[in-house]
Amino acid sequence: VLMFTDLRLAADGSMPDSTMADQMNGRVGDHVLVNGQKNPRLAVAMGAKRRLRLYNATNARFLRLAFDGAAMTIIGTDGGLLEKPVAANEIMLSPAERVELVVAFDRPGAATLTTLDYDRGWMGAGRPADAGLTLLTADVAETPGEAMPPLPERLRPIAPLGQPAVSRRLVFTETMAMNATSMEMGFLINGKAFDMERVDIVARAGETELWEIVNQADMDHPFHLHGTQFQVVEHERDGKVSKPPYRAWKDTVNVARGETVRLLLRQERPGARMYHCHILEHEQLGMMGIVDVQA
Ligand SMILES: [Cu+2]
Repeated sequence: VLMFTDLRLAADGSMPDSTMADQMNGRVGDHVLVNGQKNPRLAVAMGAKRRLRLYNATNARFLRLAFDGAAMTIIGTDGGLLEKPVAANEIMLSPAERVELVVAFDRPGAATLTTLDYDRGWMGAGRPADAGLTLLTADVAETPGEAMPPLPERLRPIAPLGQPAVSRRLVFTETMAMNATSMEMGFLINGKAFDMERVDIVARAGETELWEIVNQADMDHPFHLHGTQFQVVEHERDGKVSKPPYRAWKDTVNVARGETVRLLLRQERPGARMYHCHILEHEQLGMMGIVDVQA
């Protein structure tokens, strides 16, 4: 398990208070840690494979990752295994997303998990360094280890959710109100800020729904839904529609600025629960709603 967190420290080792930029972008730390350590090392034999489950447990850092010196194969996402393994040169994990990989260490020497540049629509000054961070180093021995069997061709079936009975549209926007002393950000869904006393969506248990998440804001927002797993069916940006490279169960998907993401979902368990942007400041400043699932 590789749990990514990030931490901001002042020169004296204390944790500074959040700033206005943190309210807008979500607080990002200066030090990206893996399981609480900075660039931990992993010793592996040549030819070894490791199954790694990656969690983006940072508040607001978008992790675009590549393995330098080792080959990655995606085998799972937020909601478990894919239908079959998919080779990948890089992976993108927005806050709260997870991915499961098999990494093959076939070359002796250091293999490093590094970050690539990703512009998530930073507002104001102080955009953190995204690219060129080494998060984990695997020391691959000269001596080959025991031969490892190839991955199975089939992991499990994922049945498509099929035709939706209901379609919903959720439009994300940002607002900024200035007064003499401060600036207040708001993050809205369909023009409304979250209200604990308001039910935004009434759904029926067992019914398939199409949710269209439209990001009209200037920043990316990782959309997260409670209670079930969804299937992303398409992305649309600048009039161009694209399909995801594989079918998967997910509970978090990045909706890039200017993008529309369409997903299919079905809630089975009755009860009221949330959907929200997973950047905590955005959710606190309004970008959250309640779906009440009725039996
Ligand atoms: Cu957000």
